[in-house]
Amino acid sequence: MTVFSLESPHLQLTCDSQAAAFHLESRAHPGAQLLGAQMLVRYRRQGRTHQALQVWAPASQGEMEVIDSLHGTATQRSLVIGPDSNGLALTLTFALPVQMPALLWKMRLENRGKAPLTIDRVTLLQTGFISTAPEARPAPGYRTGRLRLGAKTGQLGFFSNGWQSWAHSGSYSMFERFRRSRLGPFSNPMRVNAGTPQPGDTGHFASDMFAVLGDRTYRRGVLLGFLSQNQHFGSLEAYLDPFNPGLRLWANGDGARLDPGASQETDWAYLQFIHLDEPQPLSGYLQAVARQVGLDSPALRQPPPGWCSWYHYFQKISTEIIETNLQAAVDLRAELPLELFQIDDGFEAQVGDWFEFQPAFAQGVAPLARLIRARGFTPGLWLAPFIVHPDSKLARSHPDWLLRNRWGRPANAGFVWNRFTQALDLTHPEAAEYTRQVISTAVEQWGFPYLKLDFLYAAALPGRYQDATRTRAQVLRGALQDLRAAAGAETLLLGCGCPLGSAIGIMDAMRISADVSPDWHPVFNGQRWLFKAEPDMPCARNAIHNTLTRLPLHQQWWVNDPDCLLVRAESNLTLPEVHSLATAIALSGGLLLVSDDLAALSADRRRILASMLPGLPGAARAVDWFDQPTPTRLQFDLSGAAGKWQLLTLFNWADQPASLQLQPAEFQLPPAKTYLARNFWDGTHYTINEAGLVFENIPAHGCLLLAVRPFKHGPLYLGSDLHISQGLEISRWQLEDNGVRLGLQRPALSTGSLDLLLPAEPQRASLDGTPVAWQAVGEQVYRFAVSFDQHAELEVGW
Ligand code: 9PG
Repeated sequence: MTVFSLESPHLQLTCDSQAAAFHLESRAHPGAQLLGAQMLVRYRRQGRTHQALQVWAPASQGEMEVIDSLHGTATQRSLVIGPDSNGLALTLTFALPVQMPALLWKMRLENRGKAPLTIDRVTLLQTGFISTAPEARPAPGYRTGRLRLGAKTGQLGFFSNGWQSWAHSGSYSMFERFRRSRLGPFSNPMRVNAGTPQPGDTGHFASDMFAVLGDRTYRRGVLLGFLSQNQHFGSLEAYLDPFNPGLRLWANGDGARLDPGASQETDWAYLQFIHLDEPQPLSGYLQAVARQVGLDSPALRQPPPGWCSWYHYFQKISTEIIETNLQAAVDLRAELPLELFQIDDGFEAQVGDWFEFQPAFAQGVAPLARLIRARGFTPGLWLAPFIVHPDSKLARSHPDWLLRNRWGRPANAGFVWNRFTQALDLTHPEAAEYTRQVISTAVEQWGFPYLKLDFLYAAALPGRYQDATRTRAQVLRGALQDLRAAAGAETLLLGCGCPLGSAIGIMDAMRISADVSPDWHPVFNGQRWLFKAEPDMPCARNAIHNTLTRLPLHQQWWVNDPDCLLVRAESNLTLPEVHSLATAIALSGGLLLVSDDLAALSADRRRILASMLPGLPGAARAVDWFDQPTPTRLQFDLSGAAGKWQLLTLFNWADQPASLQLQPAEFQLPPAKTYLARNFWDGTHYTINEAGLVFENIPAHGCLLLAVRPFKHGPLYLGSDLHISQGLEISRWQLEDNGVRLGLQRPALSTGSLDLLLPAEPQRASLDGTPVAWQAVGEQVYRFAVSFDQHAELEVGW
């Protein structure tokens, strides 16, 4: 017996009470369908585990309504099932928005019985799973469901999103294994959502909040996730069996107690069939999430470029080190216009004891904030309000504020600062009040309008919360809202080590990667090979990886923080590795903070940083986001006074030099027979025809950053070494008889050269009236040397 169906221009939904399942059919993607998707609730009553929703009875359906939702007009219908013998009544609500090609659905749980229930897992979608996990075994007589992405099936892939900032995110093929840490209790409490499995078998993957299961051959996929993480952390699991892929989406109940008379509702679940090669395949979902949490994207504030103490000094900072770097920033300002000056970890007496300072900060940090401001910079400060060092006074004086595990011991917040750390229980009113005081003191008394708030996952560890009715997601969301309220609306907040979904609409900026470090691969206490495969330990490789896999989040949920740029020659990074780091950071469009000893940087290393100012307007897209473990191909479409052009990046992630092939057809370029390309990092020019071009001998971990323009007869601007965009430095382009006049714009003193394709050999060239030198660097390509402060006009005649 069919209970009901709902339709939109994009999808058709049928709820089938007999099968206790729903069916979904795509109208835009022929053959894309989901048949027999199940829902399940696993809960406990007086210690015994029960499963609800194996049958949809007794059921009563509501009327179909046309509603005005946050996502526009939608048709919506509900189904009330139960109560079952334990008094659990469930309301399933389905909505199909007219303008959005997605299904939205959620579940409300109400305890109409006499005994409290504890909710373990609310599965909103399960299809194809026949594994032996208890929640996966279909009850006898029930189908396992079937997912199809199109008429034919090729090689499947999966895009996994990590729980928090540092957690590995990226695509897998069906022949790979999920990348997980081997460090167990040292690392997992930090990076892994306690409710998300870490599968070890081939083709078996997990994800947090959202994921894409797709077909790499036929380029279709299904995007599945939640529109918010306000009520529960959402987890996903997939099994890439091409005959019947398994896919599961659930809300983690965390064993939160549902008292008699109380109810709980999941965040909205979201399902959309997508084309993998759309320019922005995730944007419909990402924007729906922003609407759902009330984020007004034009309100996004981009923190200015600046300096951070961590990746050169780590915890060994002092008042003097901060002052010395500040003075260097002042001295270099004419060429390096940094604006933000951020003090990281190392000033506090102990993590947890935020009102006491290290001897090297005898006067605290307020005088530094004043000094930074007096020098014309914005002062920033690092704080980690939810995590507690076991040696802190706080841990000793307020043991009742600490989150406890089931044995009554402080819950493990991961191995940091060479100790197993602990965490506050933010359902304890005094602990919550303490975190608010830390924030308001830093903003109001010490004078920091910019805070980097770190280790925020520590508010959402599994444990015995004082308020046992709240889920971990509710605790974290509430704690983050508290921090925002204490900081005030004006304060810029950068989240770090933060479960992503909980922070949308609260944080201005968000770290989306593991920490960078002065090493390409992870190192710990001099040990390399043991840690080489660790997916999210600090190192340049891991920072770059997530910077590239989380490009689409930028300016949809917040300003992405790809972590700091390190340009110093004294690190263990090769110059090609520094170029790759700079390229990834610049093309992310996100935060730009340098973390070196500023006074010690050589002029050529400073140039790398200077060329990245100002930041690019938005993020590049990774063309092979669904096809490579780490994306290798980026595209950034740009336009300005010098016309329209594309920045294309090719990375060599191999540990040896390699040849890289560029084929115009891989990218969405304006059609042309021939393209001209200039590599930013060495100024080499290339001509690329339809068949493509092979670039020989790209160094290990290095890249090409090409400005690509369709060939035409000159004059044509080809790029420069002044700005990484190779074109935004041009403010005016005026053709004259046998000549061209260019306006140059930079935020600072600039010296370098720019390249023009000209119809004839130049006869004269001058910068603001003073003759400049040129040389031929290719067929009809001439390089002009320029040096100016912020603005200049270059006049070239032939
Ligand atoms: C300060 C640092 C910096 C950095 C943050 C965060 O042990 N761990 O696995 C671990 C991971 C990240 C981490 C520190 C330790 O770095 O991301 O930018 O602020 O804290 O302590």
